[in-house]
Amino acid sequence: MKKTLILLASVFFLFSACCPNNDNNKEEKQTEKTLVKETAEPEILGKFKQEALGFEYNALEPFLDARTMEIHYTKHHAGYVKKLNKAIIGTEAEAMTLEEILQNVSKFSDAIRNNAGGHFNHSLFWSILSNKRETKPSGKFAEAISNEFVTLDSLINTVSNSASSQFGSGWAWLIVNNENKLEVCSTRDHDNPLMDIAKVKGKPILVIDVWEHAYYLKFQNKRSDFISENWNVIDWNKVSENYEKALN
Ligand code: MN3
Repeated sequence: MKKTLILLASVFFLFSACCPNNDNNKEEKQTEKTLVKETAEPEILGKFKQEALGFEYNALEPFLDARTMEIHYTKHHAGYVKKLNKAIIGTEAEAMTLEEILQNVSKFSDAIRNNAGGHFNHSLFWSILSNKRETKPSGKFAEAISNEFVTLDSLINTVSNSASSQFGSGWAWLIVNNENKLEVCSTRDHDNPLMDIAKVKGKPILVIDVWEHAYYLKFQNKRSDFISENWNVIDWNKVSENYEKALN
């Protein structure tokens, strides 16, 4: 009997030694979690989000390459959205739409100006690209082109010249101005024609990104080659829609 008791006690001792108390274990894990939470950089969820691309990264090949599309969308544009969400914290911009921020951009910091512009400009840029081939301007937009530019080629040349001649990083635009006329202009950095500080103001309906990150991997220094290839993937249905929405 004594032997059995000693044996049972030994088994119990061994069992406790090899399996630590469950409660203690839980507590340790909890502390670990709290520590991770406290030391990690706070995540900025933010109000502004990137819209999903309407196509795969390789959908615009051979004109625009998949690698550039992926880096451009997931690193450059995503970075502007993240920095914008951080920059608006504690400012009036927190309660504004993206368009309202742009229209009042002179009141805000350079960080808000650059990143709000970066977010808006890229969102428009992606939205007018497509792998649908042979789309054409239609409806009122087609009429406006023949009234104001005579031919689509002439409009394309005007925008291309504006894009090629923009010094350094920037954007070339087709806008509807306050007189409901089509107008071509360019802006530096991430400025755009919706901003209160813009020299030429209006509602953007088409844009070309001429920052080197938009083309350097495939085209290197040949910005004009990128600009002419980009016309192959413009979705003219979308630009026609943008035109009708932009009319006063
Ligand atoms: Mn870009």
